[in-house]
Amino acid sequence: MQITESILAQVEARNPAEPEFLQAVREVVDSVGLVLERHPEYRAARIMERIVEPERVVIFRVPWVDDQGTVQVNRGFRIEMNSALGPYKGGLRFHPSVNLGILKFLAFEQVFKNALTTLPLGGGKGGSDFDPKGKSDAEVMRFCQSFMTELARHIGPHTDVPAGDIGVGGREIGFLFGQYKRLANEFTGVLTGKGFGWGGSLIRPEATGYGAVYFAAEMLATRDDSLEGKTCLVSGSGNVAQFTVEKLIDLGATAVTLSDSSGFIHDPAGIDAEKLAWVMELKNERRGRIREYAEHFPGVTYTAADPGLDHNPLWAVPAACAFPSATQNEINASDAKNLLAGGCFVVSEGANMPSVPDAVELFIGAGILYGPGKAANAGGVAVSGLEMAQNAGMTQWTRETVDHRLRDIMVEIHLACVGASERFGTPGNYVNGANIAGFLKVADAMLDQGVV
Ligand code: NDP
Ligand code: 2IT
Repeated sequence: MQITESILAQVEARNPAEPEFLQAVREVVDSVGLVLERHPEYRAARIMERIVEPERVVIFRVPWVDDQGTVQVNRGFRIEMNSALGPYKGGLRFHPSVNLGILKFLAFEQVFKNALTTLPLGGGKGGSDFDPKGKSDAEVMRFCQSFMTELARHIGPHTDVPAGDIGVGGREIGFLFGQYKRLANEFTGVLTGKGFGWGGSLIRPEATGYGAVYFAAEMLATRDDSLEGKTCLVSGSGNVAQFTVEKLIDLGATAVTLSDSSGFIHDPAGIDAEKLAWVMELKNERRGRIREYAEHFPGVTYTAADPGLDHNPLWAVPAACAFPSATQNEINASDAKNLLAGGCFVVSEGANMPSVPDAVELFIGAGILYGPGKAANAGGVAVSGLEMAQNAGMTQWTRETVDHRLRDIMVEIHLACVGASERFGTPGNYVNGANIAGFLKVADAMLDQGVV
């Protein structure tokens, strides 16, 4: 297809050092090629050419002083990608690997994901190469205060509303919010993921993990099947992984793995509610490593990560379902083959872009139920949108109300993916479904709003 090839060539030429961004764009452009063929109006308005270009990118210095009195310098970013549907919305990631290309891929994915939520949310992402691991609470606070001192001038409850992502949880959101409030002299919903006592929403911490499980349940329902009794692989052991396991337990499935960047545990007896509570204390309070799980509970094996291996043995554990919930490109083609050989027929992505393109191709080729991140993990940002609605209405809803709305939104997203994939001739392909349904909503808003 000439049009998609020329768009891709342009994006590659302009962003040569951003492999993750190019990977994310390639996938969307591939899907949307089907739409551009049928809709010359999007081509004439050069919607795709505009969607791949951030509306604004802010890069700034973040100086702070560590506990030894040494001056440290990190780099801060905010990508304001697209505001056709609402204020820029998306998380902040604090991780040493953070760079411009990674945040642009995340901001780009966020635009389509947020469009799928049914809520009025634009797309953005930000963060820093700051590594919270091993830092004291006081160091994290000073870093967050310095980061927000610059970011504050670019955000606002109707402009850009950040939230958490890798390395940014309740503690960091608290420090960031405190500094914003001090600078702006305003108590407003400028961040989501706030504590419940000061404007947060119930179920926001749970939302991404619960949503990924609800999405898997919806995919299974299309085959008259359910999660009950299914063995499930979960990677990561942070926010998304923890609440994925919690909801799997709720629905009668058995999660048998968790991981961090040092290795993974396999617990064939299953991670039950008591073990999960122990993991939450380990990771969220003591900030320990998942290896300790195998030292604490009998019958569990720990496998250290081996960078020399061409695959991650976590994905070779036989199971029906996989919930990658750590980071991008954590499932390569060998992992995908191992998953399929182990009987896996459901992949619901809690992480953003965890499967490399060859792995995605293998899943789709095998005809399994493959839910891409921008659909399957949209529950987190959806409940962030509900937090914004509660803040605007000066109110707080019950757990049951928020959880119901989350469920309904995940059902809607699933239906939108199924509908779009069928209308454009690729039934069962949730990648095309998510990309096309998200694109159409943003593209129509952009057409209405003129050349901006
Ligand atoms: P957390 O920081 O709470 O947890 C991240 C987990 O993933 C940790 O166990 C971490 O291990 C592991 N991990 C991170 N980077 C790597 C890496 N390079 N290699 C191996 N393991 C890694 O983050 P979240 O749970 O919030 O985020 C997990 C994923 O979910 C990310 O892809 C994020 O973008 C996505 N997501 C998050 C949402 C949210 O609401 N929080 C919403 C939608 C998507 P270690 O401690 O060793 O670093
Ligand atoms: O990737 C994501 O969707 C998030 N990290 C959550 C974003 C948000 O604004 O809640």
